Amino acid sequence: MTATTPVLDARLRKALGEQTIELPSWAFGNSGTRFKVFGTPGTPRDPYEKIADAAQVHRYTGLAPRVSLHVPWDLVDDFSDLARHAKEHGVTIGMINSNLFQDDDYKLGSLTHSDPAVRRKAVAHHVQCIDVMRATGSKELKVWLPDGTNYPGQDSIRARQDRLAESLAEIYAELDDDHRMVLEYKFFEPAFYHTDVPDWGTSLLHCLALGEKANVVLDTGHHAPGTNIEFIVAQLLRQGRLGAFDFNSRFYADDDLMAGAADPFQLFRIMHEIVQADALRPESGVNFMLDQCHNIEEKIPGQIRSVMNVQEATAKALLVDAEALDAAQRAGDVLGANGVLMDAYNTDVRGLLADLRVEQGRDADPMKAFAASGYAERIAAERVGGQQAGWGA
Ligand code: LRH
Ligand code: MN
Ligand code: MN
Repeated sequence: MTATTPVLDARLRKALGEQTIELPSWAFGNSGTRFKVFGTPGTPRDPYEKIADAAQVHRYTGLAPRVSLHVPWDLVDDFSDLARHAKEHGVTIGMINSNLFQDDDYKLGSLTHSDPAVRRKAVAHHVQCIDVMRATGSKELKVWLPDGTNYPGQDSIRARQDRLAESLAEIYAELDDDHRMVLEYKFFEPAFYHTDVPDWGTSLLHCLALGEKANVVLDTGHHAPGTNIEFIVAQLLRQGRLGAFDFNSRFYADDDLMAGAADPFQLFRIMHEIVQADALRPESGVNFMLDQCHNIEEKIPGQIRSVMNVQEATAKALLVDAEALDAAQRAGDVLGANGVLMDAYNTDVRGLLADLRVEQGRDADPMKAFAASGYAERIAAERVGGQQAGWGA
């Protein structure tokens, strides 16, 4: 197949123009492993500065108009003032993430704990998060459960599921009519024997029991090596239950590296399922979010690179010749069908996306434009004593 130059036609312009990617506030804080957290000059000292940095990503890419908060990492006195600050910077507050993994009371579990007082505390924390949603205009509560056990027999797997279902129902009952809740799964860590929400099936079962406002979050780093993630995407989309992504890359476990860095082909295959299901449209209800940490690289350019990687994968997925693919699939043409997909994946879309940015009045190269802006040097000079993302704080 000879390479062709892709053209920015009306269909691509519309689909790519509507795409939005949500940024995690914690990507702008210092982070690391349990071995070391390295500091970066200019790291935000508070949630206001994290939002200002996130707004830079939106400014140069036009793709990232929302910032997701983590409570209590992003606690402020007045959340409506934080929302006003975000608006002033051209962004809005996205999902509110609860935190059940840094409190001594949750050592043996939070929403699943055998002690009703601990469960009540964990539910009350979500009520606090829902209040933050009301104050900031956020419509989505994101729950990730670190609960699990380290040893067989440590606790009853079955009783913990029952307690979890009850706790989740109490949280769900607190949501406003226009709120949604999303439940994230992860197969291991911090628990190493069993995890209470380890997979999409468990998350989906709880969401189905809760009601229509509850959907599944798929964090790309939360699967066993070799898992076919696009299959899960297709399945959840069929059920109308894919609430959000946490995009990141992994080589080994939950590495939280830049999206599209480890396996751009996987990201393309995921976006192909999204495009096929017409789920790229904002009304599809799928929130395309990043969940990453920049341990050694600079944070703002790290986020810019990541959203550009998601955009490139999306553009390639939009270039798949759907008619040719369908014809080849129906004809049982194995190599032909695979060839149609690979043609799209192997297309260089960088020029097309540069054209789109220029049409939108932006610089063709967001990485270069940010570097030339002087912002990184300015914050490095102005900010002293930046915050950790949350871990080990
Ligand atoms: C858990 C997780 C979850 C948390 C985030 C900081 O590993 O992916 O989404 O909120 O990391
Ligand atoms: Mn996540
Ligand atoms: Mn994770």
